[in-house]
Amino acid sequence: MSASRPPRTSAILAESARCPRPATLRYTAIVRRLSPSLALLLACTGDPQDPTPGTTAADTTGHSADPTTGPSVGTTSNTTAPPTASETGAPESTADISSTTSTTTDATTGDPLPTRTHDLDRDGVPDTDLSLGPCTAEPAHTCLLVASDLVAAAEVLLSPTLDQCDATYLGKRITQLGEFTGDPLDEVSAGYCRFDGLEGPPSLAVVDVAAAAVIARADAPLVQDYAWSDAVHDPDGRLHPFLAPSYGDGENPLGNWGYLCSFVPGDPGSPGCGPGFVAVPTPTGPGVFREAGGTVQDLDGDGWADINLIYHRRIHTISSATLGPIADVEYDVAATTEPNAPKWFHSGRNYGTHRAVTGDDANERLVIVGGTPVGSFTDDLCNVSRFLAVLESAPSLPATRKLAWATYFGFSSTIFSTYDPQYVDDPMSDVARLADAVDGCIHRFSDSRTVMDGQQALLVNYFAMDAPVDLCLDEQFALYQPPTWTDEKADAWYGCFAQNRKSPGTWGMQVVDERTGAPLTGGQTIYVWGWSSELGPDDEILYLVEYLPPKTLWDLSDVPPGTLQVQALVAGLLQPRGSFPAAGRPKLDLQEPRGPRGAGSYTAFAELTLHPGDPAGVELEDGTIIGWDADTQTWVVR
Ligand SMILES: [Ca+2]
Ligand SMILES: [Ca+2]
Ligand SMILES: [Ca+2]
Repeated sequence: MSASRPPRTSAILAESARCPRPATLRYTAIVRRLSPSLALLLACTGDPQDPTPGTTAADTTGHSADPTTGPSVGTTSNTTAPPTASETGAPESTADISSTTSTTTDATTGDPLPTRTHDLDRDGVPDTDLSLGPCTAEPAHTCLLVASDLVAAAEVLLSPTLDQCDATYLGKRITQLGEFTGDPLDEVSAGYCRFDGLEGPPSLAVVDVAAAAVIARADAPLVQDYAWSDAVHDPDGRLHPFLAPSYGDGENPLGNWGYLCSFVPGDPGSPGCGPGFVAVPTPTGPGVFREAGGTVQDLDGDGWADINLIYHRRIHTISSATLGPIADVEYDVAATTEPNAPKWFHSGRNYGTHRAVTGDDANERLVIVGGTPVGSFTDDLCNVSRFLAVLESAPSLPATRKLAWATYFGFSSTIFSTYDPQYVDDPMSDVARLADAVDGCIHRFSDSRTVMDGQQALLVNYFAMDAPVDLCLDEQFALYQPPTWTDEKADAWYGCFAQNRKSPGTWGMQVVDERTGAPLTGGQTIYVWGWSSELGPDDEILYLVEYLPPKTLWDLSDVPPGTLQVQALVAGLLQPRGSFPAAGRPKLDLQEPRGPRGAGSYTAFAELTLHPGDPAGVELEDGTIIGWDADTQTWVVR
């Protein structure tokens, strides 16, 4: 077992070549052309490595176009896209078609009816279904649709427009908040877009369902397409929703947003937001580039969850209590591993998962994993920038936040020094840092966190590439020569670079100390699909491990799915706990970022698909459910 990747030594030259930016709005064209499965994020307009955001995501009839699912949507069935908030109106509203009566069984079949999805009076009995949709009398208007055992209202008008977004509205569309109006029933938030026939900017309303009234509303400016919404808890446990700038703010050619709107009950509201929502400035200006989402985390220990906004290079944190900044930390995740590489060659991309957590030592941490979900074998860009990083601050002391550690794994494409036309016939002469292609690609399960020998740790899969198929230097360099970034040039570049999915090498896994980043253990020729403490006869964390040949292609297209081995990590070693009775890889449950589990890109947290049982069973891609059988002390098909 080898523990860590050796530091890279290749390609170190010259000045930073970050974010060459020949033309504004260019990425929009790229975005609209790319297939949803490639859609992810474009960091700097013009970087060929930057996956790009989709533009058709957040309408109420949306489907796989939502780039939230982009990096994970593959041709394999284990990467089935999760339902997005935009697909369902709200994830909890999928059962709302069933019934508006109070009977508990279906009149025809006698089957139990699906239960309601919301418990607005908090008595433990779900009582209300909520969803977004066209109003009954005015189908061109958007309503919160209500089916409730407690309230008479059938719908609440949200907007005299269709709910159709121009881009991605990241966040849960309907959230039960808590009680704000002095009656027995909770209020809810509803996120939607206001499509006027040309633009569809995002909005966020707070609705008193009992009174069938909108009591607060934040409207993003007309030119804003991307938004992130979540909610923070106050010391009483109630949730306060906010509407924040998202992807691209800071370099928005149509004008930057530059503030978020935070729900403050009873406040008249800020002019730039709306009644009940207070504007809080967010970073803008030269060098600022907003990524997709963020996390919530009580960084200053006052009982209010605070808002971590993710940018290139930095995390900006706003106190939900004071509505002012309490931390702003810039960090370079490659500086330690590649001290001689061009500074900021990776542009400070924070794409990947962000997990806010309080450590065993009470320090507040933000665990960032620059990688793609396990099973993402069609996304050869692999998050563009691959790294592990942890920010840390002392309890209740946000000003002490700093980069605790970072380990850099790789960057997809080549960084050139000058992009000068004189090198068009010999781009290699202008290379500042050569592409890693799929070398150092990280595949992550869930938030990558686990516990080994009582120690909080991170576990990731990574690929050690023997050689690329083609680094496509000519095609990449051509993108920057006038006319820059034509469709033809982009097609040539992406088409060429995708060949690297067939690069040979070795998959392996690595475990590091969450607190220090120190390597704890690792293994070659294995791929860890996931882990859980719910699968075995006791609460031991069990890992589902696929053993691979010594050499494979990056995308494993040359390896039929194997039989998963069940193993534990004890004293740094994988210990056998049996094997599954059937070959096959797990069916992954791709969950959207939310709360303390956030993301810089439009990606998902890959979880196992568990089925109730004692202990729980786990579903494979083909639908087979495998579980532990106490009688035979083996893993069986259920
Ligand atoms: Ca109830
Ligand atoms: Ca109420
Ligand atoms: Ca706080």
